[in-house]
Amino acid sequence: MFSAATSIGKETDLAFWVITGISAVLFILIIFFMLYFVYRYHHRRNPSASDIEGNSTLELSFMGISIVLVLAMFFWGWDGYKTMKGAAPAGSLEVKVTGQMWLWTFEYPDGRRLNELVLMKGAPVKLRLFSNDVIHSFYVPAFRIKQDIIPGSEKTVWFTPDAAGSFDLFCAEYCGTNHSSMITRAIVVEEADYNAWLAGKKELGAASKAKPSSKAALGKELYATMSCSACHSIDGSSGIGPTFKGLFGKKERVTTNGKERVVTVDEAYIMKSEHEPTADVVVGFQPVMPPSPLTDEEIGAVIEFIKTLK
Ligand SMILES: [Cu+2]
Repeated sequence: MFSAATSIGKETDLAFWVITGISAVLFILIIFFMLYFVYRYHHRRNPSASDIEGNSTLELSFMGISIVLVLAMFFWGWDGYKTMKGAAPAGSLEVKVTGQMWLWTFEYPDGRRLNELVLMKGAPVKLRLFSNDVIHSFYVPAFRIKQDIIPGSEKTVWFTPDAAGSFDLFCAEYCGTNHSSMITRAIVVEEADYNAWLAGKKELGAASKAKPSSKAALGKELYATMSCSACHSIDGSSGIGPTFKGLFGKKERVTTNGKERVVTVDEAYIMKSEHEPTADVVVGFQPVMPPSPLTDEEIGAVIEFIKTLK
């Protein structure tokens, strides 16, 4: 908590401590003089009040000291800000980050997509941030990095993680019912581990669990990690979306292009609902589901999982 896990974070910390330090000294001085004057000018010690005339030396030095203090706070803030908002070093790892209700997706240059951010210690990284729906905010307190993400525009941040470990990564902008579940981890590892991970020789983070034994097991894992659970229960209770329990094979009343009709929930229907969630909306629910970031193969696994929920 007290030491930042990025180089930029160290500059943020420095600015924070400079400002806190100046404030602390001023606080002590002000309280000291306040108590002293209460004592010194108590009516018993100072029965008749007298006017105080101006004192140019005192006034000018007050102004001078204040200007120096305020400029010092500005300087350390600006110095860190300049680095933070400057261009990322050439050759930085670029990761595309997508926020959507209520899930983070990280896409690497080689095409892999994860729900946790895996980074190499000491290697600068540039994040390109996008939102699929509403305003989210990418926040990793240990990195001292927080950036709002606005739908329809690209935001970028860069930093160099310089401590290995696992750090909380969450959304810091209230974005709907399950905003609080929009939480994951940034995992920083040593270069050797990172390269082994890139080469597929080592599993990191959530993927470090044993490979799912079946398609249904993979589907179950995706259900949990891809935040399907935020809206779709598996115990029959109603949520933001229909429950998955007993869903497969069920006849469902849906609204298609403003007209109600009855469909049977089968592979094709679920596949279509993942790609175009607002095409056939089950009667009684709002068309709020974003298109799924899953591949067809992964959706297939989720369908296998739904089939097991009798
Ligand atoms: Cu959010």
